[in-house]
Amino acid sequence: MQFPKGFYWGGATAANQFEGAWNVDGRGASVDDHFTGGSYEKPREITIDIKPDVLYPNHDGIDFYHHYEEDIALFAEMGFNMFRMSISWSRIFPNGDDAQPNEAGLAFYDRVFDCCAKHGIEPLVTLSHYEMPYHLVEKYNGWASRELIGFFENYCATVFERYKDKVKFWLTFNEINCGTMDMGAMMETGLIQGFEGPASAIKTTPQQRYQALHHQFVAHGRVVKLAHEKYPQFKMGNMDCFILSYPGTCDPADVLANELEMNRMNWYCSDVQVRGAYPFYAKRFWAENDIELEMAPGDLEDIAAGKVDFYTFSYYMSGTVSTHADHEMTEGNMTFGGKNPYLESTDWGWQIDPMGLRIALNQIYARYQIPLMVVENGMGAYDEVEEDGSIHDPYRIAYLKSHIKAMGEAIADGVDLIAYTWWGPIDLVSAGTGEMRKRYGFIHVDKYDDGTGTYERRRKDSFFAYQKIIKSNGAEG
Ligand code: BGP
Repeated sequence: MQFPKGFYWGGATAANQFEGAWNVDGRGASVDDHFTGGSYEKPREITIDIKPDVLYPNHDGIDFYHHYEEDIALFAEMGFNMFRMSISWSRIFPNGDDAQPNEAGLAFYDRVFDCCAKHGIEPLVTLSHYEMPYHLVEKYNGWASRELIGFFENYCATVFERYKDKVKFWLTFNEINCGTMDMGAMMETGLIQGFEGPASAIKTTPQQRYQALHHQFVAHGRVVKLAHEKYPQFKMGNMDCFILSYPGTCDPADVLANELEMNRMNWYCSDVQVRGAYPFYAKRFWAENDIELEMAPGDLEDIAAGKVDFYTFSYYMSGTVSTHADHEMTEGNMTFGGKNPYLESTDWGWQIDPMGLRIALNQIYARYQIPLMVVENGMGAYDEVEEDGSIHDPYRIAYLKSHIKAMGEAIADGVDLIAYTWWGPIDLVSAGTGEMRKRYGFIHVDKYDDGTGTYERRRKDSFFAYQKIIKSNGAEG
């Protein structure tokens, strides 16, 4: 398959899942620090007091904070020319509403970006990846409060000015559309004030969730406007979790139900962020879900100013939607929708669907006609380290190659796809379960769920497979 010249190949990470150093150099606690580790079987818990040693042995992530030079060198060895990472908001503003930023936090990302530049790697930076300073939860109940808009603007203005010569590509909120679900209410929007207990027990109303999202849209709009006015070299993007779904049968009722689900899950947020306005179907959706958004004068103008320059998304799996009572549902950790008898699943129940990526790319491009980036795609799996230290992961290589082939097809279809960053090029902590043993990396990290491990990095077989693919610009996929 022919990928365009200058195509960006890389990997994607998030601060809270791999940096560690959570209480170092003036960093404040983030939402994520108040989650315990968990597993497929046992959901994560939310605690008001931080209990890192007892319940969350993965609090230190993979200690990227102290290993970044080694890790970025390994990315460069694979041939990366793009590295997606997030800035930890509470490293910069420990409480979120502080008057002054934390210089030590700012200096850390200077070092990381300089290291990327040394290796010819373009950073792609997420401003908020499933976290915010916990103080904003305690005091304001996260994005429930309009006040968050100003705090987020201030944080973004600070990092834009600081890194204006080092970073060109920015994403505002990771998987913003997950805020439409209870799961997102914990990580994405921080609607967990005063809550303690299993994360799966969090319950919010559509009114609360969509109001919080409205505040995020306004914040996004203001930040994109600032970037476009003050830093013309910046390119601003959205980030959505794209869950392609198919009608469970050809019953028109299933086709319609799937259309509505696609609108709710996949299009609602990106329609706002790409087109700068709430979509035509929003009014009926709000009415049917008892949502009455409180808007302030100027909100819709701010949203209109938030049109992104490129569209980005994560893609892991697909699902099915049916109105039939006997339709079988998927079982697993954070799976979506019904089973598809034509697809296999990962050990965590995620239905593997490379052709779905080609379909998704075509659907998205047909709708928006702006450059696209696949900024997360990957396979969580159990890996075994052999006695000689090698790690054979043919399942991951197969997943990688099949999705690259699908992207090549989409490009041949005419889709303007410009980047691919594999999720977790180095093993890191799972966002959904808080565990280490769900590994995505091409690079193995000697770190285990009981808190043991040397943090040593090792190249898996997939490391060399991806290296080859990048070297041939996708031809050897
Ligand atoms: C996405 C998140 C990532 C990442 C990935 C894999 O939804 O943006 O942060 O973690 O999913 O999910 P998990 O870690 O639960 O396997």
